[in-house]
Parts: sequence; structure tokens; C-alpha cells
Amino acid sequence: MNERRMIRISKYLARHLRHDPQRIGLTLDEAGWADVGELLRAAAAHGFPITAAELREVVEVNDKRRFVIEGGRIRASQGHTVPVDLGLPVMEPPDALYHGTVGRFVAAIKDEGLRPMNRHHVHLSPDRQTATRVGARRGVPVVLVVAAGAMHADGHVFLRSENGVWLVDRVPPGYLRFPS
Ligand code: HQG
Repeated sequence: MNERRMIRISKYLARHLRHDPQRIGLTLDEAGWADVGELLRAAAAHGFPITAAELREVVEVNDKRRFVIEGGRIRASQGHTVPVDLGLPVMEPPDALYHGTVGRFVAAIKDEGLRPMNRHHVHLSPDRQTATRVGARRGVPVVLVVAAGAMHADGHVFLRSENGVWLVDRVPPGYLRFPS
């Protein structure tokens, strides 16, 4: 499959497995799973036919491992706006995690800390390079360092998604280091 088709399918899956399953009449269970056959039928019925082989390829090859297939079901590993309980394990984070953003948000973040905005959690990256890519989706990236170890010691709960993204309810400004 070519890169363009792969990206189109990945975006289509993200839209319907994270944000808007009703749009194609799909139902997710409480943990975010959809039946693979049902998904393929719903996509075809709504003008976006995907073959089973294409679906498998997107799930397996996708650089960020955004989706998982298990026992005939598929779900997004993170990033939902619909209410789901992914049942992710609570984990002790490393001392430092990273958040990629852009300059125009920095003043508000200094003031309020990081907030989940439309998602369920604030998303943090395990390394600077990943955070740089996340920030670059919106402009010139600005990478913030999060004192995750200190937050954990102070009782903040961290989850880790199946694809290695760290999730937390919020990051108060005192735990953030901004580039000078
Ligand atoms: C910013 C993609 C103002 C925050 C990525 C970010 C990631 C604030 C934006 C995943 C703020 C929210 C998540 C505050 C946070 N005031 N702005 N108090 N607190 N922000 O997309 O972290 O491709 O919801 O800095 O790669 O950018 O979808 O979060 O810029 O892993 O798989 O508000 O989404 O993965 O944006 O990205 P998002 P994010 P996928």
C-alpha cells in the first residue's frame, strides 16, 4: 500500500475509533473495542471501503502503533474524546517526560499548567525527539520537560498506553521546565 493510502486509512480509523463512531453507526464497548467485521462493513456502507488486508497492514505497520487488533476486535490505543475506559495499567514514570507544544500556547501553559483540552488526559512523550514531532504538528515545536518523578512522588497517577504514550490528568505549572 502506498504512504498516502496508509495515512488516509489511519486518519479514518482515528476519527471513528477515537472520536465519532456514531458517524458510521459503529458502537465501541466500554473499553473502546469495535468488532473488526462490523468496522469494515460500516466503513464500506459509508463510502470508505477498506480491505481486511489493508486494515491489518495499517495496524501492523503504522509508525505509532495507534491501533491494536485482538481476538477479532480493534481499538485505538489512546487519544479518545468519546468516553472509554481503556483499563491501562498505572505505572511509575521515569524522572523526566516531555511535552511538545508550540509558542502560542506557552503563556497559558505557564499560567495553568498542561490541561487535557479535548482528550481524556495530557499526553507526554518518553523522549525529546518524540515530543518534538508532536509539537511540530502545529508549528515550530517547543519542548517542555515534565518532572514526572516528582509528580508521581506527590501522588499524581500516571498511565501508559499500549504504544508508549504517558497519560496524566494534568500537569501543574510547578512541575514544568520551559526552554529559555
Ligand atoms: C496544548 C497525537 C493552552 C497542548 C500526538 C497541545 C500525541 C494547552 C494542545 C497525541 C494547555 C492539545 C496528543 C493550556 C495543553 N493552555 N494550551 N493550559 N495545556 N495545551 O492534540 O499533546 O497522531 O489534544 O500543548 O502525536 O498535541 O493522534 O494533544 O498543543 O501523541 O496518534 O493543547 O496526539 O497522536 O492538543 O497530542 P492535543 P497533543 P496521534
